[in-house]
Amino acid sequence: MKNNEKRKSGYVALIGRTNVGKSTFLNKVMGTKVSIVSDKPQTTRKQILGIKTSEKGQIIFFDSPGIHVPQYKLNQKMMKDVHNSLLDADILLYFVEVADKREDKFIIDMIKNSNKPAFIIINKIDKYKKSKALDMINEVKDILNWSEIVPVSALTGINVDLLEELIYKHLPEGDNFYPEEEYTLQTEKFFVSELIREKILNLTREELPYTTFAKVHEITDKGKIVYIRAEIFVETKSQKKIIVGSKASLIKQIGETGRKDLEDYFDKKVFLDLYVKVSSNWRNSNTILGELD
Ligand SMILES: Nc1nc2c(ncn2[C@@H]2O[C@H](COP(=O)(O)OP(=O)(O)OP(=O)(O)O)[C@@H](O)[C@H]2O)c(=O)[nH]1
Ligand SMILES: [Mg+2]
Repeated sequence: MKNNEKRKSGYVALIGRTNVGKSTFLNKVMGTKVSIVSDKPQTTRKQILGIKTSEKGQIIFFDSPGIHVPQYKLNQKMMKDVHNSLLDADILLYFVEVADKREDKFIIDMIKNSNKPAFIIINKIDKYKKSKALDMINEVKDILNWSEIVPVSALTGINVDLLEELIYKHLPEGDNFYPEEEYTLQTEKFFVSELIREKILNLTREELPYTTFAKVHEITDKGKIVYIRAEIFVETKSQKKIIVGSKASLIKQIGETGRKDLEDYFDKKVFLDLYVKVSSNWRNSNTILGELD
């Protein structure tokens, strides 16, 4: 930073449809996993913060659930989080995928009404020919008075540094909001439950990704090993049967893959004790949804 440049800081909301790569972007820009990712829609269920401090200042990213029509209390809560991100942000990053030309009138109106600087981020350029990305730029450039139009690949990192620079260009001057060693505000229990849910999302299909919920009850550092006890909630007995799998094969796989990630995270051996529980209609249960606060 040049001596005469003032520090900048502020909040940046990542918004857009489900599956466009918002969480992938957050992890890439942070350089570490903060938010889980999957190829299933509606992966992110609540606002997740990524706080990035550099010599230029501090950016607080809000990852948020993908925008969709809510059918359960869970989904209403998810949409409320999107709204809150929008209200609190200094800059909005609206993510779209190259070649996805569906109209997002609802989101566009929300962005317009916010009167905040908004960038349109055209993601997944690694997957498409350059001409397709250029077509997309032409397609979107007049929808709104965008502050910036940035084609990126959240997966491979193309233009991610450039996007960070452009964010700094538009951020207000100011000091850090959080201590610089802070990078996310989620509790360890919540992050661990998300890692377990990510494995479930990756290993299941159809309704299972939507109807599962993981809750961590205990994380105890026992010296050489970290002991973790968690429950996986499903909505019906038949879903429980699927999650457990024949001869408990699926739950073992969830446990195995989850344990590997957790051992990387804790940098220690982990014993992951998983239980499956049926809780009918949890997506409308205020008690369980309270876990997402
Ligand atoms: N090829 C390619 N795939 C990507 C890119 N970014 C994300 N993906 C993939 O797209 C899928 C969805 O990514 P997420 O980051 O979970 O998407 P999201 O927008 O956070 O989704 P929700 O949380 O459901 O709203 C995953 O399979 C990612 O690997 C990209 O730049 N290129
Ligand atoms: Mg996400």
